[in-house]
Amino acid sequence: MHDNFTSPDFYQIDDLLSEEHKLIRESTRQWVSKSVSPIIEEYAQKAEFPKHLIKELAEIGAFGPYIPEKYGGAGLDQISYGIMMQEIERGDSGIRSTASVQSSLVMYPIYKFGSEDQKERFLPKLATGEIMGCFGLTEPDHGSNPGGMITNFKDDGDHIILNGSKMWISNSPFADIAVVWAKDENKRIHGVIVERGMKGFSTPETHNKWSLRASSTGELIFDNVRVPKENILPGKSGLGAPLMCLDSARYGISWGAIGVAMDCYNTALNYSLERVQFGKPIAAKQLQQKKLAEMLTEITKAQLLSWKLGKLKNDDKASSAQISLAKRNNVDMAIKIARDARQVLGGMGITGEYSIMRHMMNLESVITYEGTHDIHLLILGNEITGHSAF
Ligand code: TGC
Ligand code: FAD
Repeated sequence: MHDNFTSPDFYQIDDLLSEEHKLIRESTRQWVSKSVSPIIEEYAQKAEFPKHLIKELAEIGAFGPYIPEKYGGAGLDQISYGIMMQEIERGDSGIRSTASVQSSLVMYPIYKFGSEDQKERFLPKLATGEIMGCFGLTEPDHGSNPGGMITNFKDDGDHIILNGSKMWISNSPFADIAVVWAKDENKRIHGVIVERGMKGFSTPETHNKWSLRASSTGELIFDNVRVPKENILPGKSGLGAPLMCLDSARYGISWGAIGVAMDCYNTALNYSLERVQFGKPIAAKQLQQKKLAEMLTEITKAQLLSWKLGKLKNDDKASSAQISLAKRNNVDMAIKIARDARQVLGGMGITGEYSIMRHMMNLESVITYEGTHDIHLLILGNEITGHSAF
């Protein structure tokens, strides 16, 4: 697959970035060009997660970039995290998913709600990729409404007995640990670290996906699993705890979507300059210029949105509704750009010679997971009016 990527910066947004941000972007971009672009199409076609990238993702600091160095993270700011997600998703949403889940949905809850012992036990190994994690919130009958979950546990002395199931779980088929959200006997939600090998715990893979094919997705099944009480996250209970993790991942996705959009725009622009029809490059035709101009406009708006959100997050001032607005807008922007860019390439757009069709299919998951497009609209509606319409 071709990779002659250059990113658009129409409003000189680079001026808003520090030298460290630019270095992180450059090194992550080079890694994607060297290690992801050459192999990703093949793995997507055979519906396999390229597991050998785990070690390299850890080496570039993609696991827990904003987790303190004390626990193996890189201690970077939120804009650095966003830039990494942008660059990795430029390669493939599934690879970014692995970095998002490990960082925001596994390391973050252990860092934020875990005991000192849990932090020391798990975080350094998660940062190096020695162990991988997954996040179990969604259930077969409770997707957009996780508060209705039925996965539950009962007290059993120094253990709990966990029952239930989770569905659509990124990385579950190979994860060493799962941060699972389950209700206690008082119907209060808690985070529990379930470890591979515990009796009654299985993680069957979900097959036949047309989207995120280079990412491994599966179930989590708990059949009377005895989990030591020391594996319960003590710092926070209630639905607010997993929703805080989602805020962090959704923020990263707002940047990731820009990476995909930039890749599609760049591919469409280069193709339109080279492809000649009716005696001229198609780039000289007004209809194609309209598509390119609108793509650049939307990318520029999204870049400013995520940068400002990153500043708010750095100051711990970003609200959930602000994060919903950015996730919703930027993923929608990227999916529309992918569809338009595919048209610019004509028939070639449907082939694996170019990244666009794979991006477009991946985005069908990205617009659904971490809160659907509709759910984020309802979160905004609630914020604006004070009326919940869920
Ligand atoms: P609601 O009554 O509004 O809230 C329940 C409690 O939570 C608090 N809260 C939050 N706390 C922290 N951060 C947030 N963002 C919060 N939003 C709400 C709230 O204050 C309340 O606290 P308390 O103390 O009063 O109990 O809850 P609800 O049941 O009405 O649901 C709200 C809704 C619909 C917004 C929420 O359930 C939702 O976001 N649904 C979407 C589900 C979702 O996004 N699932 C994602 C699963 S993980 C995933 O997709 C990973 S893909 C990863 C990858 O591969 O990249
Ligand atoms: P539903 O909730 O059944 O929604 C179906 C439709 O109804 C949607 O269009 C939705 O917007 C709409 N809808 C729902 N409620 C309302 C309402 N109140 N008003 C109007 N419309 C409404 N989950 C995890 O926990 N961990 C993971 O790692 C994970 N990874 C995933 C990876 C992939 C590839 C995919 C596809 C999903 C993943 N998910 C994961 C699950 C994901 O978060 C859910 O699919 C998502 O939250 C939506 O839930 P659902 O699929 O059950 O759809």
